[in-house]
Amino acid sequence: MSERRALVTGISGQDGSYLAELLLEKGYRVFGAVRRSSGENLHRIQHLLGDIELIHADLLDQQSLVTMLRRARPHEVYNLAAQSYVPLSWEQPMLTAEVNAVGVARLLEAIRLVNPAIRFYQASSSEMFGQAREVPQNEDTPLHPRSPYGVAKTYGHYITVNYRESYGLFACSGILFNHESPRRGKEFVSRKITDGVARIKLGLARELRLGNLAAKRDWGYAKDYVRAMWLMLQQDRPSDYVIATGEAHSVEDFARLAFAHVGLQWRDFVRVDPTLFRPAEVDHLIGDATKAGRELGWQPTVRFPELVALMVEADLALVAAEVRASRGTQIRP
Ligand code: NAP
Ligand code: G4F
Repeated sequence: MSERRALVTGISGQDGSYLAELLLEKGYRVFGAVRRSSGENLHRIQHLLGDIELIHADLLDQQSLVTMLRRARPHEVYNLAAQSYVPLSWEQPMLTAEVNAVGVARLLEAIRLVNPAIRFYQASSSEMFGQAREVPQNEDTPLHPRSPYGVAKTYGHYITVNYRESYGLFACSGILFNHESPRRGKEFVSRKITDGVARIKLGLARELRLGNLAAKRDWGYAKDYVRAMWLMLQQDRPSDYVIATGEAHSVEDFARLAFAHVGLQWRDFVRVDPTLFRPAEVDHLIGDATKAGRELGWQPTVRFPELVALMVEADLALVAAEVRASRGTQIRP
């Protein structure tokens, strides 16, 4: 069979790293777009560097996207790059729009000009449902985003649909609900909690400051979710899919389970910090992935308690290794 080539933007992020692993397992030649940084930022894909090919490109720079496509000549493009942290989108709404909204149009336009046969995946978000009009949310639920991030992602979603309808591109939008892993950034609440639990358990911290404990999310496992991205691009026809577990839990539930996993009571350590509340909150997200189950054969394999446990275990191991490394440093002459 002839070589299959895939290009992943955002390959240095949580999802990019798992998707790159999946594509390599499936025999793809994998290209990753990275933006230039003054420091090393490839820790999540360090183990893959001999197997993937990195190209410098930025969603803010149209020409870099055209050059990237000409070099990689991909059959499939997965656009995972984004300013993905919701609170920052109130501090930098213009940057968030440039990357998460206009950046998608730049990439679609580059695909249309370089090779319109490329299959395209857009990383859309349940944050677009925002103040959700129905429970659970599916592909037909009206959108009411509540953050500059959600608004920008809504543009990214509709420009993807529009390029499919206008130019016949094979363009899919995956409306993914929150998905987590040991590779999640520590600013997101799941990893902030599991890292905090590990530090408290190992005596490195005494408390964990959190914002809104009542917010509910439909949390799944990132490895399951990147499989759904790949499945979308293997279908006969492009479409949009909600990817979710169909279960919602509160931030408080997450903290309770994570502390309980190491034999501690969350109430003894969690402090609510009002400065961490958002100008507008998304109170309750829960997804209905029936269409993905029916058309893609996709199902989540990891449920909430297992997800919390695997993240706590991973952070305990990481923090313990940090402690050992710092003791080693101290006794060196
Ligand atoms: P992440 O870990 O924050 O990764 C984001 C990636 O985007 C990083 O590789 C980052 O590069 C890159 N990036 C940021 N700005 C860029 C730019 N201007 N040009 C090129 N690359 C840029 O995010 P994630 O959790 O893997 O999420 C992947 C995608 O899915 C994002 O689009 C996110 O918005 C969306 N999404 C995520 C979830 C979730 O629960 N994880 C749910 C729904 C949708 P650096 O390493 O250089 O910063
Ligand atoms: O973990 P979060 O920051 O994720 P959020 O805002 O739901 O966004 C994530 O999921 C989206 C999909 O719906 C993605 F599109 C997006 O890129 C990102 O991956 O916050 C989850 C909830 C919020 O309601 C927040 O108010 O947790 C609440 N929370 C409570 N205390 C906190 C904290 N969030 C953070 N980050 N830090 C806290 O201390």
